[in-house]
Amino acid sequence: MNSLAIFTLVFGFLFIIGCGSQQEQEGLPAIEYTTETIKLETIHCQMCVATVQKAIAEVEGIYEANVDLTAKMATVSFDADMTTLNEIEKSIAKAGYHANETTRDDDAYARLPDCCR
Ligand SMILES: [Cu+2]
Repeated sequence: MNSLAIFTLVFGFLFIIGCGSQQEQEGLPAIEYTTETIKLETIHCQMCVATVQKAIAEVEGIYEANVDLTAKMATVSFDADMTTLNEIEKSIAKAGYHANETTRDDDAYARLPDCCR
C-alpha cells in the first residue's frame, strides 16, 4: 500500500469516528455545567495564578477555569455530577491558597516559592 492510500484510509476512518461521536452527542442531553466564583485572597503574582490553575485542573469534571489576579478571584465551570465547589476549594487549599472559606494547607504554603508567600 502506498502512503497516499494509508493517509486516505486513516483520514477516512477519523472522519467516520468524528461523525459517529457527533451523532451520539446529538442524541444525549447536553451536559449542564455549574459556574461558581472562588475568592482567592492570597494570590499575588502570575506564579500563584499558575499554581491555582493547576490545582483546579487536577479536579475531575472541570470544564473551564479562569483565575483573575486583579480581582483575586477564580471563575470555574464544572460538571456538578462529577465534583463540587467544595472539592475544588479543597484542591486549591492543598496547593497552599485560601479558597473562599476553605483555609490553605500550611505545609503546602511553606513549600511555595518565596515570591508567593
Ligand atoms: Cu505568587
